[in-house]
Amino acid sequence: MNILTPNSPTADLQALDAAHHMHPFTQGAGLNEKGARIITRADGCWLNDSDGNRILDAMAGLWCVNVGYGRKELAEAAARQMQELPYYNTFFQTSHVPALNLAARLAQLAPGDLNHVFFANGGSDANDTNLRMVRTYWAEKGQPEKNVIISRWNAYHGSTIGGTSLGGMKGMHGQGDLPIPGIEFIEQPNWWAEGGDMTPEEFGLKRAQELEAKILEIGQDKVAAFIAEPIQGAGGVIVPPETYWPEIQRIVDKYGILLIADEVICGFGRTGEWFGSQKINIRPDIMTIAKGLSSGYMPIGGSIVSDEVAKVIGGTEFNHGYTYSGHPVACAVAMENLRILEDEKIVETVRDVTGPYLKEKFESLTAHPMVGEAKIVGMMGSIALTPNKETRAPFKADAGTIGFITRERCFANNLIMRHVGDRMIISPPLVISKEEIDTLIERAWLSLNEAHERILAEGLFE
Ligand code: PXG
Repeated sequence: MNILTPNSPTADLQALDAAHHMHPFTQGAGLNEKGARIITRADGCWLNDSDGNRILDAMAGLWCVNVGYGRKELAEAAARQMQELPYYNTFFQTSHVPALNLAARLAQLAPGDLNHVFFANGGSDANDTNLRMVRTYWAEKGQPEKNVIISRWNAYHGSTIGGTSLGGMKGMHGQGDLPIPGIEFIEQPNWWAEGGDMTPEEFGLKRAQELEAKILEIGQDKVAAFIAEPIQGAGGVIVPPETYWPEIQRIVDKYGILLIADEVICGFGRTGEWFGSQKINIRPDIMTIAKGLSSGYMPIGGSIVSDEVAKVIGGTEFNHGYTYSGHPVACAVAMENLRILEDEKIVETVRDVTGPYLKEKFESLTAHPMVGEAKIVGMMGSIALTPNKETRAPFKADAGTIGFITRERCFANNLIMRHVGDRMIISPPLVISKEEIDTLIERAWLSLNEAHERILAEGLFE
């Protein structure tokens, strides 16, 4: 077999990819005809593709490369660990140094009494752990019927059966007969799209109170937990109104429901705090982590759980775990990644310097005729595209048509800025510099202008 290299011709790489490689969340036939963009190398915030383009990655891969690409320390941490102990498991009464160190470090970083870590390979399987853990928790406390988990429409919690079921993506539920029983949904706090005539504050309160109504409808004695992302990521970077989270915290406290904060995107500095929960001031019982934990250099995720949850779960044999739970190489890389985040004051820089700078520039995009609102917290932001800023009307074209056109212009201008429906989203590496932020905004303007021209020409600006 002919093994290709990053220097092989693009057409060869694309042909082999099309022949054998199935892509996530992709219509394979369409992609294979067009050919995938082949990324070959990366450093800092920049990607190289097989055609020699330099692309500004304003998505940090998939919201994960927090310390940027090309950090030799992380490669060295992996190489060291591979030579010392490439693998051992943490089942059957054994442990190893990288896992116990990382768990202790996470307990130190996490807020409140979140002092115990159960490792997974990513966010989806960590949420599967959470699903089984909260149900086991209540069963151990003598309330096995307290097993319903409430989530939100348009939430993303992963792609496994548990993750898909917990998530509120209808297009995902439609494939594979999901969600599994025992998951209920409330609406999301997306004021721009769904707030009607209400002020954001009124709307935030109303959407939070849907949780209370749902608990009363199902019965307090049947609800195990509420799961939510502090700020929805894959759903389009939906920043909830200020009134939303305090009300959610009041409700979960009042009814004794466990709160699972899915920090897979928000964690490890993305919001300008170590965890999104700290940014929005909530006290979760469990946090899901992944992505920024290793800056994407190794697959690793997990659940950080409270003293109380750990105590109850520790009272039984929790029959759950993955071959690679606490993989030593992934743990060693995560540990080094946390060291970099801390020693280089990356979280503080996002909070105090580059975050505020990006916010100012990003919000200036609302001067564009097609941009309704710009919302950004730390290094995760979105803009809403609209034909009418006053009424916040959606475009008449199918949802996502305009977003897709805009994203294509971004790609053509060597900027990775994605679309979710007709919202454009960014989540750059946390190490992005002010100069790179300027480049990001320039390319976003250019792409918006080109998309706008095309949309006008095609009569779609309505
Ligand atoms: N929870 C949240 C909040 C996520 O964003 C997961 C769980 C699942 O993590 P893993 O590691 O199993 O993928 C995620 C992942 C997108 C996109 O298109 C977002 C994610 C994954 C893939 C694509 O925005 N988020």
